[in-house]
Amino acid sequence: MAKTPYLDALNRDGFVHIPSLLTSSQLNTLRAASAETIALARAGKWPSVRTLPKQFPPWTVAPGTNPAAGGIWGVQFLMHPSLPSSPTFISNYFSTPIVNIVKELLQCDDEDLVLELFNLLCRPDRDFELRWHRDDIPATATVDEELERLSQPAWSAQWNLALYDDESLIVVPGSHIRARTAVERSADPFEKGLPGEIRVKMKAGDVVFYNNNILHRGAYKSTVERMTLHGSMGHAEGSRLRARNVLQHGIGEWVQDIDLSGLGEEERKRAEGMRRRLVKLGADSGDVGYSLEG
Ligand SMILES: O=C(O)CCC(=O)C(=O)O
Repeated sequence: MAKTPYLDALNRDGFVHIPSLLTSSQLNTLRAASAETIALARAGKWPSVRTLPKQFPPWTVAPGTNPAAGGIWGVQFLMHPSLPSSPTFISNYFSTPIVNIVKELLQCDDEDLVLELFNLLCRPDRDFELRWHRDDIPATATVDEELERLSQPAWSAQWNLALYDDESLIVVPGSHIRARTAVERSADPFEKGLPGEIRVKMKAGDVVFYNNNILHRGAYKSTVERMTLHGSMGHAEGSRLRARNVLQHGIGEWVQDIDLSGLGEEERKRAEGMRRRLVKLGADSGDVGYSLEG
């Protein structure tokens, strides 16, 4: 049997921290692409941003207004064909080191992978915090509902790839396989110091894969640089639940237009298959709604 050290850590803790995934040249290229993208977004020239102080999608703004006027904490749709730096992000998303980790975590082959999300989390214009949450289970869920959802396979791998040192993500290790305790349920949504919580401390170039239903939150400082690539890839067995998590972001409208021509032949073929499977998931799922509100 092949060893699965990353999967073992993910199953045990709900996250796995993998140091130094990027070379310094890749880091420089991705930093430059990210800086250009964030500048475009802050100038109001990119419509898809995470606006302050909203935590969950949709981040919609009135037509004709500057989406970044009230400040941002992220830029959406890094692979969108209209984004000038998208070739750099596409090349990183489909790169073999990332895909190999995903295949170990999902215990699958190229033919099972589904294209999902790729966004950029950035330094907010003012200090900002996310409340404790699980990405796809609302805080109102009962203990039984939580356990039922947490017992299902994840069908996706989600990661944060830090381009600068990043300590913004706070998690409760092990909370991905149990319901919230009475203390967690009654805690303030922004509680500092939940029992067992830890800050995930990443160095530039490190990646953390995490179960997106681990109990987690984010705390961001406007004075600390942040450029963290936030991606996910799915498994084709994923059901309607997964379709909601991905398509609630609106990616279905342009996924066909992602330009895969800059990839090497093997990566391009794999990427085309991943896209085909997302389109099929969308077609089979109909109206998907939103996972969380707020
Ligand atoms: O900023 C982060 O690393 C976490 C973001 C997050 O929790 C979310 O987008 O739901």
